[in-house]
Amino acid sequence: APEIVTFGEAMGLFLADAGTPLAHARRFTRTLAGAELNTAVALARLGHAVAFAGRVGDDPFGDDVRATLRAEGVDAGALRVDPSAPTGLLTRDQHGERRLRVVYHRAGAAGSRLTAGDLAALPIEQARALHVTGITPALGPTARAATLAAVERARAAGVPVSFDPNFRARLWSAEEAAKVLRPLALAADLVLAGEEEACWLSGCDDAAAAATWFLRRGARAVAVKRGARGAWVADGERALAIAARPVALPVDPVGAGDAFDAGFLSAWLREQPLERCGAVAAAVGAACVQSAGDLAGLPTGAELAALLDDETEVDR
Ligand code: KDG
Repeated sequence: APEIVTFGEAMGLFLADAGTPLAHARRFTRTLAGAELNTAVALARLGHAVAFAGRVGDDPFGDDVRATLRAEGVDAGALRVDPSAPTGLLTRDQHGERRLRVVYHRAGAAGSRLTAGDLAALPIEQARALHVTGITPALGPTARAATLAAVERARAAGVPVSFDPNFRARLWSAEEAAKVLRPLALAADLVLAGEEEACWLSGCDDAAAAATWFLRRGARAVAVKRGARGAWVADGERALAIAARPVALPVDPVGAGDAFDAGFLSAWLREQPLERCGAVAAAVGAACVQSAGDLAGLPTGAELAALLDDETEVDR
């Protein structure tokens, strides 16, 4: 059985040539995106058995989702084809430093039509963790119900839930989102949130206070992500700042949060100490931003070991 299960909207991504703002881009690379797909692929590269569920259209983009999951070794047995809606798409540009433009073409797409019934084929109860993000419940009423049902199934079976709020203002209002994301965060064993999200959902002023807030309400570990400023991680026993790994030439920051989640969850499931979970997460996130697109830079286990320069894990 897969060790980690997740689900969400996988999309085709048209990525503008490096450094060209979307408004002026004429050439695009076609690849894939979707926060949970990114985390699933990252976990598979780190050597975990992962399953991904969702809906794609009966089109070349949906075919690419399935083929890519297979090539990455992610179990796509619960990926459904919806014959009456297309696979969602997104277009964006990529720059290391300036503000990115993202345009979604996903309203009504197959991924947003996910239902709780679609997830019947996802072996949640047999997994060691369920990873969920706040994007899926923003996609529509059935996707929201599916997300809540999946979390309920995990909790009923005693399977740890890992949660990233991944608030997307383009998909829903902050007011509506808070009503869904706060209860999801409170149901989670692992809360992996951006600093702004963590403070917003907890009502706290800083990362440390926010982490404590989640821990007091049932989380077993919390990571508050601060991008190039590292992260704050805490569990019932310890709390510490994790330094970001310096990246001299950030190419494309998108996907770093999903990569961080994969790194943290991977080390956490391998029962590594908190500090190590944070360091692995930071290294996987930093590797992601050094390549174009969400997926290309995700390291394998061997590449991660080399990154961490951990002699004990590298056979030289
Ligand atoms: O975290 C990366 C995602 O933002 C990207 O892959 C697209 O899923 C996506 C979204 O909804 O923004």
